[in-house]
Amino acid sequence: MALANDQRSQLEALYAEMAPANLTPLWELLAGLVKPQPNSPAHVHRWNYDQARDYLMRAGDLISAEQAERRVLILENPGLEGQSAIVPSLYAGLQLILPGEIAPCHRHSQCALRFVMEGDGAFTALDGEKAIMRQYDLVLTPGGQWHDHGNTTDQPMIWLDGLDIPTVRLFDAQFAEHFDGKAFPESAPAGDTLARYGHNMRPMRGTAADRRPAHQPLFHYPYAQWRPALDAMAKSAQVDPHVGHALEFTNPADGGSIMPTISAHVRLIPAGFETKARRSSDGTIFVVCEGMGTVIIDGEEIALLERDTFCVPSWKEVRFSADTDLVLFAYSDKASQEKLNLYREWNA
Ligand code: 1HN
Repeated sequence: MALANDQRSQLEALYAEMAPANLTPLWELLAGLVKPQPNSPAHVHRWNYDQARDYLMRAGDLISAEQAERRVLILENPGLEGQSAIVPSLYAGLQLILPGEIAPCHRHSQCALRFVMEGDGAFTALDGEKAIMRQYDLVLTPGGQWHDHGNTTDQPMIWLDGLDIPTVRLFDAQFAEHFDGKAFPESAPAGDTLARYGHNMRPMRGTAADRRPAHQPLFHYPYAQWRPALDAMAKSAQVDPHVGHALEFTNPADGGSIMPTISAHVRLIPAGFETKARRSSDGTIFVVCEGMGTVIIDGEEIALLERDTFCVPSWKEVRFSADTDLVLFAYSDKASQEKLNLYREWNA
């Protein structure tokens, strides 16, 4: 709106006068606060695994996991400097545990997922039950549950941490505690919960099953289960033009997202296939598990190599092109957005 010169100068004088009272005029800011569509401050970005791994291993020579509490390199979005965020609502980091190391037990409000990039046989323990981790396994440490990690193998173990840190920070609702002792006492044999809840079944009666929270029992989604499922789907299903063959991880307690604030899925884009353009309002982090190809995000072309991580902020237009069968893991804030009735997609 056009303002007369003297009107403008009188308004500016008024703003200056009210500023010390912490009052500010909405009409100067409204267009920036309520936009016709998402315009994320986050950038599209890709992190090369080998480069990040080199820095992580060098950090491993200088500080122990126990000293660091968690030895992690944060994947910080270049558009969100200083916020420890990969997209505005989510965090990502690469964590290293060397042979013989432990990362001490703690719990916090934030929900976390671990997606294994490298190594075989280290563990995450949740309330004292170990999940033995293998490459491309998904392991959850939901908010409020005690967790520690350890590596009793002879190889380094590296995984991607995905947390809802910025979401929890937005609500100013975080709590955290250190466990009194390094590891939580063992509460069940490794794999106990996976056996009970990881096969489309659940315990018919209580007893030991009551150890896990009823709303969030399962915390291990092994590659050995999800990869064959994706292959079987690719053999029999018509490929979806926008996402390829995609399977979402679910919480068996309610069929919903893996955790209250984070959704996750895997997809297979067959060799030679090009997906049609798609936008979604969730900020998404992808990991390349297998294969080679290209992703074009709002016109920016990124070559995809195994174990690279890249982020797609809200409402960017995405197209994949697979040179070989391309297998991707992804997590996003879709779970939060759906609860708040915010989630939207556009499919060309
Ligand atoms: C955390 O608890 C872990 O348990 C990793 O491995 C990264 C980043 C911020 C806050 C808590 C872990 C984390 C974290």
